[in-house]
Order: sequence, then C-alpha cells, then structure tokens
Amino acid sequence: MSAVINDRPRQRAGMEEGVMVQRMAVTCVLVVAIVVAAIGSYGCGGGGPQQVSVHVTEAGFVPPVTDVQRNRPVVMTITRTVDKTCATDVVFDRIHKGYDLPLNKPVRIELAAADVGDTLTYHCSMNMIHGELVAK
Ligand SMILES: [Cu+2]
Repeated sequence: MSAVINDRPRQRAGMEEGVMVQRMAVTCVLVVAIVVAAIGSYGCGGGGPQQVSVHVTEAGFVPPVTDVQRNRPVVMTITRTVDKTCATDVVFDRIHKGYDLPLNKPVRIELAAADVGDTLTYHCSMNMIHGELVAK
C-alpha cells in the first residue's frame, strides 16, 4: 500500500528531470548556433570586428559621432574619465542594452553588424548626453 503511494511522486520527479535534460540540451544547441553565427559574421566582415574607442569627458561622449564600416561587427570601448558627468552609464535603446561606466575603467561592448545597422544611437540613462555610431 505505502509502496504504491510512494511510487507516484518518484515517477513525477523522473519526468521533471527528463524535461530539465531536454531544456539543457536545447540551450546547448542554441549556444553552439550563436557561436557559429558569430564566427560566421566575423569571417564575412573581413578582418574581424572593428575597434572603436569613445571617452566620456566634460564634453560628453567624445567623439559624439563615430563612423564605422557597414556590415562589420564592432567592439566599442567606452572609458569615462571624468567624475562630474551625468553619463555614468550608457543605454542603447534600440538593442535593449545598457552598461555602467565606472570611472577610468574601459567598458568593452560587443556589437553585431545588425546591432549597428545604419546608425546606433546611445545616451546616458537620463537621456541628456548622446552619441552615435554611423555605418558608412
Ligand atoms: Cu545623464
């Protein structure tokens, strides 16, 4: 009697484990697909991602406009070098990304070519200081 009662929860637990394993397998496949896609896009761009550097100074994002090559991924480094600025963080609205900008610590931001598109604007979280990447 008690054996029958105990058997049901055990079966259920087994099924949940099966679902977990399935989900983990799906996640693994997704990660591999993303890595393969990333390597593929680097290959097409010619020479891998382009590096751009932006600083946060009293003047805001410097330079305010950065030209990049179209259809190439970008590795952007933003370094805040002033304490008195409202841009202690940066938000990329269109791609739903945001980063804190600690003082004098370069922050590396990886952007796919599709993230950049034609232009990718960014601003501090209060939307007062602006910058943009422009694909040429
Ligand atoms: Cu601000």
